[in-house]
Amino acid sequence: MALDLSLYLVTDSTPAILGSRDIYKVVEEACKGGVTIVQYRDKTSDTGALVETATKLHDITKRYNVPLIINDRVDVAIASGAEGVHLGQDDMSITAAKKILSKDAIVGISASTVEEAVKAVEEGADYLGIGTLFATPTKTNTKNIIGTAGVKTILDSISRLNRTVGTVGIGGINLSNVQRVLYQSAAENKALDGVAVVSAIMAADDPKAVAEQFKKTIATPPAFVRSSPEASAAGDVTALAAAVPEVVQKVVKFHPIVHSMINFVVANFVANVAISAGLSPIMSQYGDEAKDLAVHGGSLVINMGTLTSASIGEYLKAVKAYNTNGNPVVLDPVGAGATAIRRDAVKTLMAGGYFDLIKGNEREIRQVYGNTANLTQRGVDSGPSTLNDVEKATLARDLARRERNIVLITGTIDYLSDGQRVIAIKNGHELLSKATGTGCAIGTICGAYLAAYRDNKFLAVLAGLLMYEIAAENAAAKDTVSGPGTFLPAFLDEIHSIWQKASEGDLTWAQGRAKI
Ligand code: 3NM
Ligand code: MG
Repeated sequence: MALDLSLYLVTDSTPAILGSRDIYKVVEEACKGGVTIVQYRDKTSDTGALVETATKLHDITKRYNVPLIINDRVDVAIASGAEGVHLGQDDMSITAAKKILSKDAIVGISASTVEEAVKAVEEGADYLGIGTLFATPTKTNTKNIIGTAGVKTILDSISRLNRTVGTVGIGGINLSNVQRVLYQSAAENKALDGVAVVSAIMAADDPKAVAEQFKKTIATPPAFVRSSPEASAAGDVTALAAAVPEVVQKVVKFHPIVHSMINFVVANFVANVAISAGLSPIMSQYGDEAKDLAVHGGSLVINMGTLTSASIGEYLKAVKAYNTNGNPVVLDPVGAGATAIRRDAVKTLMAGGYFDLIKGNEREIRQVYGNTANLTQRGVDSGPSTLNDVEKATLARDLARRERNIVLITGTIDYLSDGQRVIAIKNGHELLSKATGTGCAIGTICGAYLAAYRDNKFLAVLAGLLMYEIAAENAAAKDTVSGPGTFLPAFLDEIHSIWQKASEGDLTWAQGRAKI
């Protein structure tokens, strides 16, 4: 029978996780709930006790037709009649283990780098435990926290090898992130076969119910995919530009709520932009409020411009609420590279949720991607360019491909990508860079457009951006405008004027205006 790795339970006997529960009972309940494979992992017991526990666990797993794997110890696997072993990088080699074990024994191994994974596959591993995905209290001595991006890179490399191998992700996986893990870690030609969990099931009050929920959750794509099917890469730029006015009209009709966890410097201006554009803004920093707000079909914008020690926890609560509902979330990593705290914050946010759109200037997006050689960021302003046009376009595409989302790099030329295609947008006006908040408002506008126009995320962001930048061009062209001070009110007027036209069904405002 083929190895079913879809829900892989790894046991833990420590007081912090197992507590006063009975390991046999927990494993039996988990089997009833549908785990497909069990690993007995016990780093402290003596050999005699290991064999005794493993033998008893095997009596249970056999009854459910679930293979039992023993962590580290080939001798314990043989003595207990278990179906296989799971080796760490410091344990006996795969080749050595295979010499001792019966020929149909399952041999799995942990891998956290491409080199380890490729080597293991070449040595004939049956499956790889790939991690550590997310920092987890269950195992604090992990070598590498690799995130979904790291898993994807490993899957991509082993998909090129001429050998089939099973794969499970491990580390910090739970019911609320499992769908995103499976979705975002998938490489072009290889996705994870399953997930391995310890605490999510071993520490659960009702392991059977949790295992059942895992089975259901794993079988369903995440809500952010269900509510917004990925549009095909088809559609040339002329067709996209032509579709913009209708998208704007739809958004105006929908009057979406946009919940911005935005920095205090620009909150007032951004709220005014949103109102002028016919949106319904709410500026709330309180993560627990998101649950109630997320049900209205609006979007969330995380703008970390005035980060505090309390912000991250609030952001994560809000992101979770919106992700669960499948409502769009935008990340604006303001000043992402400016301080160690912001660099960490970006990592924590990326590990903690799905962002339908990541929007930032070139340096911020480089920081998010991890392309940080010679990257400096002094403050939150964008600074001179560090990349040429092709490099910027490539960066947008690579990040969008890695995260399976939309990426917008703003600047004199904006680069928008969905991981397949990249378009460069030359609209806008220099005066936009002379006042604060004009960049942040793009996050809020595009968030609202994503909420109101779900057919095509790429087009939604393009429409929001073009509406905004054409309004800026209109404002700058007025004879009353002589600098940033006179520009800002005129800009709000022009955004409002486009709103008015769109709500009256006038689609001509954008004709011939897109510079893409
Ligand atoms: N191995 P939880 S992480 C046992 O990265 C183990 O190889 C890891 O526990 C690895 O599901 C891990 O409770 C612990 O986060 C995973
Ligand atoms: Mg080990």
